[in-house]
Amino acid sequence: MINRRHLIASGAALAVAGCGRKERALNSADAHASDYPTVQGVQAMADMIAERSGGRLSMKIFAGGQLGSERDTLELTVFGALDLNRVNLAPLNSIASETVVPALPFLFNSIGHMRRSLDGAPGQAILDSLEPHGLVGLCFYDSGARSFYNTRGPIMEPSDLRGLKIRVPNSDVYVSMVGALGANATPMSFGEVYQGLVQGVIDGAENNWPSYEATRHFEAARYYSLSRHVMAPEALVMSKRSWDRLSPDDQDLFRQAARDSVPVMRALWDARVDASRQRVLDAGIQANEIPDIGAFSERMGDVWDRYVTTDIQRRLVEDIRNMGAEA
Ligand code: GTR
Repeated sequence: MINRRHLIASGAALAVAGCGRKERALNSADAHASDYPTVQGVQAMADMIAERSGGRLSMKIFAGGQLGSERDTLELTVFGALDLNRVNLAPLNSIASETVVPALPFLFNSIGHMRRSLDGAPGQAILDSLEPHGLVGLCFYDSGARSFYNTRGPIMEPSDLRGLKIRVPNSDVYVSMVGALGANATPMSFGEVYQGLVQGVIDGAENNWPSYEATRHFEAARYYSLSRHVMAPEALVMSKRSWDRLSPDDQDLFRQAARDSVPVMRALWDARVDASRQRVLDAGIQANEIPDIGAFSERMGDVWDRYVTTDIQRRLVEDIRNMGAEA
């Protein structure tokens, strides 16, 4: 069993090898199982780090949420007890207000728009905004588009959500967004959702195809309605404390390997989206397009007003919107 003390001990371990060089092993957490594209992306980065440092630096990934919920592991990361963490943007929303921007409902008009924005200046500014909060943002990974799924029936219009208990990640933006659609938002950690659905504590949740499939939520909630309301990415962050213990050269090595792992992750991601969609459709879930998505997006005005409050956020929104028209 891994505990906090174990992490501190191994994270800080500097083993001096026979030749006098310092070896360092860094720990990383992920809520997903080892075959999920986020874990595989970080693994690709770990392989690059090991190779490029000649084995001097290594990374160990604790997958499957074994170190705790994303909110808990982020605390460990800020505190320096965990070196790296792959999380979604939602639990970062309460840490740095810039991270709210890519989580705004209906901000991106396509996956291409989302990738372009996060690969460009807005994405870099959002990663950089984490540093004063004890985290170094290394890269964004894909998370596709989130849609609603539930145990009751297809969602065709906002009124179909009325009164449903919908699980959301621990982020006020998601609570407000789901509330604005008339549902009862229930914040809950990812690892508890399956039981919640099976036991009827919640009626539904919202996520991308791979998460819906990998967690087996589709076995309990058989209606998947393609609202595509949020395209918030995944983020890979390093504890600032761990970062400061690396030499400048090693910091470059980590930044570069994280960057190089993005196309690897994206290729795995695209394949997994197709495979997951096929798997759940083969299992008999009922998926539907939403005829008038405008009926959903037009209810988001208050959510935007409430969470876009600083000039920095407003500029990010504007820059991202301007990138929407590019080919
Ligand atoms: C997934 C994401 C996870 C977790 C989860 C959630 O899309 O990959 O890291 O944040 O959503 O809804 O909690």
